[in-house]
Amino acid sequence: MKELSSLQIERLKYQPKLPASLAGGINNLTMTEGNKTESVKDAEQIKELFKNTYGKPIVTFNTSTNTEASGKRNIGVILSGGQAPGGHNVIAGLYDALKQANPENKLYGFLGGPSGIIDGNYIEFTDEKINSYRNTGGFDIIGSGRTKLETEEQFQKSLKVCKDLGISGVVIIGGDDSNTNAAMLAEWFVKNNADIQVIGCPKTIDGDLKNDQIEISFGFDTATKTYAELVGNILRDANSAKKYWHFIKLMGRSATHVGLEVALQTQPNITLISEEVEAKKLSLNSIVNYMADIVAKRAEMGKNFGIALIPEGLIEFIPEIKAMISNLNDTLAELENDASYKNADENTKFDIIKNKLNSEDSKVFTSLPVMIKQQLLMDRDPHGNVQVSKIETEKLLIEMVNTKLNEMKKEGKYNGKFSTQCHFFGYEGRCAFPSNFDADYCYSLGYNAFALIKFGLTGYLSSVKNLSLPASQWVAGGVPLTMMMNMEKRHGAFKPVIKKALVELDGPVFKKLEQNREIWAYQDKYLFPGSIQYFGPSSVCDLTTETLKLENASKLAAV
Ligand code: FBP
Repeated sequence: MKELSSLQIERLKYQPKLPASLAGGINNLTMTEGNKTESVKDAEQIKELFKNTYGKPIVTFNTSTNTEASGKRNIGVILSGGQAPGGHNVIAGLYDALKQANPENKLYGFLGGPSGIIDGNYIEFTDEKINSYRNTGGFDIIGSGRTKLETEEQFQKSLKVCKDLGISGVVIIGGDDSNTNAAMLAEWFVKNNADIQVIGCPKTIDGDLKNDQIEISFGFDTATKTYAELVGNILRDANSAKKYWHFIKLMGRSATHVGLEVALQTQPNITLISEEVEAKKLSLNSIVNYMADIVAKRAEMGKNFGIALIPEGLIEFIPEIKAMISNLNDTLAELENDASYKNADENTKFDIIKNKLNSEDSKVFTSLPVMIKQQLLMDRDPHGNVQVSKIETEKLLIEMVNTKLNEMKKEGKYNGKFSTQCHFFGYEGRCAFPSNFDADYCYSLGYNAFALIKFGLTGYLSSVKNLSLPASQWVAGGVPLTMMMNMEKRHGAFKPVIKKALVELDGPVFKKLEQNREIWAYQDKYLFPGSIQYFGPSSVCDLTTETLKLENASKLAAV
C-alpha cells in the first residue's frame, strides 16, 4: 500500500460536479447540431488538407428521458504535452462514462504521450487504478510526451495497435499542438476507413487554447492560483524586508494569459505583457528603460524594492528579436543535417549563425549575452517551438536594467540601490492538486468526450461552456477541431495548426491591468491570495479566475 498524505486521502473522496445536461447519465442524452463551421483562417487550405473532417457542426448535449443502451466499446486515451492540473480527472470522467454506458467497455491508457500509441505501450485501466488517482495533480497515471503525430508510418503503426486492442475511439488530452495531432489522426482514420474516432480535450496551463467555443483550457485555473500564491508570498517578503527587487518569470510559452491573471490576483509593481510589446513594437531597450524608470522613481520614494512579472515568451515578441528568431529557425532547420555545424565548438557555431543571418538579424544575435545565444540555439521541441522555458529572460532584464541604472546614476538621475532576486515559476504549478474548478471541469470534459464518441463523432474537441456559472449550469458539447485551425510556419514550412489565443489588448482583462498599473507601480496595493482552498465556503473554494469572470461578464454585456 502506498503511503498517502492527509490531503491526498481527502481529495480522493471528492466527487466532481457535472453539468446538469450530463448528470442524467451517459445513456440518457440527446445531441443537437448547430450550423456547419469554417476554419478561423486559411479555409481553402485547411479544407483541402482535411477533406473528410472539415466543416462539421458544433454540437451540444442535453438530458433525455429515453434510455439508449450502448454496445461494447474499447477506447484509448493519451496525455500529451506539458502537464496541467486535472489530467487525471479527465481520464476518471472518461472511465466513469464508459463504464456507465456499458460495464464491459474497456479503457486503455497509452504510455508516455503520443509515442505510446505508435509503439503499442499501454495499460488497461481498472477501478483500483482510477480510484487511486481521482482529483490528483500530475500526469503520472500514464505519463506524457511531445511526439508529433504526423507521418504515414506513425499513423499506420497507431492503426495496427488500435486494431489489435479492438479500440474504436481515441481521446487525446493536449494543447494546441497535441490537438492538431488529434485532427490529423482523425482525418487519416476516416480517409483510410479505419472506423476509429478521435476526440481532443483542451489542456494547457498557458490558457492559450481558447476561442468563442472553448472558454479556457484546463489547468490554467489551478496553475495561476498556485503562482499567485507564490507571488503573493514574495510580495509580502519584499514589503517586509524592503531590500530586493524580485524579477519573476512566469510560464506561458507564447501568450501572457498566466502573467495577466497572476497580476490581477496580486497587483505587483511591474507586469510585462508580450502581446503589448509586439503591438507597440517596443524594443528591448525601451522595455529596459520602462522598468528602470519605475525602479528609479520608487527609489526616490525611498522604496528600493518591488516585484516585476515577466512572461516566459517575452523574447519572441520583441520585434527585433522575433524577426531574428524567425530567420534563426530557418537557418537552424537548414543546418539540421550539417555535420560541420553540429560538430563545431560553441564560438564557431555562433560565427556560422552570424554569417548566415542577414545583417540586421546578425547584429541583434551578436548583441545578446552568450547565455541567451546558447539558449536560443538549443533544439526546438518536436513541434518546432523555441524552448522558452530554458531562456533566462529574467536574468537578461536584470543585467540590462542594472546597466541602465548605472548610466542614470552617472547622470545624477538615480540614487538608489538595485539589489535583485530572480525566480521562474512554471513547474511549481503544473502538477498541483487541481482546484475544485479544474477537478469539476476536467471530469466533465472527460465524461463529455465519451458522449461525443457515443454519438459517432470524430475530429472534435470536447467542450464545456458557461464556466463562470455554477457547474450545474455548464453547457456540454463538441467543437470541430478544423474550426480552430490556420496555417503557420513550423520547422521552415507551412503546416496546419490550431490557432493560439493571445491576450487581446482591447479585451476586459488587459484593460483592467492597463487602468491600474500606474497606481500599482508606486502605491503598493499588493494582494495576498493565499493557497488554493478545497474545503469550506463556496465563495473561497469554487472561485473562478479573474480572466474568466471578466471575459464572460463582457460577453454578457455585449449581448
Ligand atoms: P503545453 O502547451 O504542452 O501545455 O505546455 C506548456 C508549457 O508548460 C509551457 O508553459 C512551457 O513553455 C512548456 O510547457 C515547457 O515544456 P517542457 O515541459 O517540455 O519543459
